[in-house]
Amino acid sequence: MDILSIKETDIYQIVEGRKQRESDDFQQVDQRVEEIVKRIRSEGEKAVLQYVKELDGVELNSLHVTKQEVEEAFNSVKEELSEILQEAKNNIESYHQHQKEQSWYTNQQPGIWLGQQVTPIERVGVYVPGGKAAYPSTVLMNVIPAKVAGVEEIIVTTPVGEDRKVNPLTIVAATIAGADQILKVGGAHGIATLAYGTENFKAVNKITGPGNAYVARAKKYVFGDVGIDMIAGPSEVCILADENAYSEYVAADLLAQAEHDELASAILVTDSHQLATQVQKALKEQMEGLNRQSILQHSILNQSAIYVVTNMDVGFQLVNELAPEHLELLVDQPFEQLSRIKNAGAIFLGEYSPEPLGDYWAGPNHTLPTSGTAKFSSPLGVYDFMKKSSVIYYDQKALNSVGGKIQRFANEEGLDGHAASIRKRLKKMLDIFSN
Ligand code: HSO
Ligand code: ZN
Repeated sequence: MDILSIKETDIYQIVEGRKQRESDDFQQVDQRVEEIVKRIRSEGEKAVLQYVKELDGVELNSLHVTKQEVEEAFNSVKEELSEILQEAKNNIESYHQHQKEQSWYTNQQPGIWLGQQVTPIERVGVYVPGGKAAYPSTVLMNVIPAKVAGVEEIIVTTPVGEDRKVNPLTIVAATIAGADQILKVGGAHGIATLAYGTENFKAVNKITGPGNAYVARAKKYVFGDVGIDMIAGPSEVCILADENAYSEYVAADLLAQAEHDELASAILVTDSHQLATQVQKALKEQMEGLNRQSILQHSILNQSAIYVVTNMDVGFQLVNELAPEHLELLVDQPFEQLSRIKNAGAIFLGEYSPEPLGDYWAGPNHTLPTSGTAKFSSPLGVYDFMKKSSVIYYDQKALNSVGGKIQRFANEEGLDGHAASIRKRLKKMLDIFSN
């Protein structure tokens, strides 16, 4: 991995350069997605079953995972592992409890109540990829916040394998997290099923969860008819480290993120030349011992970098401009430096808080804003599964005192019906008072 020296005036170019990394052409995918979604929307379950047959090579009678299949899944997974999932679930749940927002009401003037009622979204669909990217941790990270929000029905959907089964770990994680139903439909057809429903399945209101290009484009396509979470880009880690950081840890954490995907990126920002060269060496050594060689080669060589900054001020500026998904702050007194971080999905403080701790265990969500979107968005949370309604109450006297001004306002907009709605009430009051 290259070591590049960076001064303040280089930041703009670095960040722009990174934004223009590999991006796919989605034209063909979009065409296919549109065809699949439209057909499922008009033909329902028959079309879904046909797509499962055509694209997954399986003839299903029902889209649903049965109770018996759930039992089989639990039997096939080692108890030790389901206990670990259960413990992670407890941590994730208790963290997310803090995010629950309350409804509020205020009565600042006599006769006037204003407020905001918070209600959970009723039905949520969680997409879980199949194959190698079927991460039970991601199932927990999507289902649990929905559950904490009070979503009535959470439906997980995931591709069916050639053996007509779905990944047992997905079933176990979904059940532990509290999902109500599991469907055996992956890909764009899975997203269309969630978004528009069938004769036997009621459509959801929002879809979350990661997936391949077909899933991501299908989510974009159905957005508007249902809500969606973010469309996640390749995963990233940025480590901001001073001269005291331990190069072995830094290298290990860069590799841990790089192994996700060929397009994943791992960046070290440091003011120490010595650390930079030590990390470069450690990366080479550690990489040899890892399994996902071809992914690592690609992401470490093409997507990653070591930036040596003139001082830590420039380091903080660069990090804030990159707005990384994950930031590790490996500096002395990290708590004192924390408020200098303006943009990052998740911030890991000190050398004993490596990023995988957050992926699996600590409790915060691992679904985070990528590709610089941490400048304006937040981790997936309970708030993504809740919505708000404004609440307005005026009594007779309160309306009377402002009715004239509202009529004036409405007339100015040329909306005499609006003015009349107010006037009728004022007139009624006049009638009452004059009697
Ligand atoms: N680091 C990934 C999440 C993950 N890691 C799942 C392991 N399993 C994106 O935040
Ligand atoms: Zn990870």
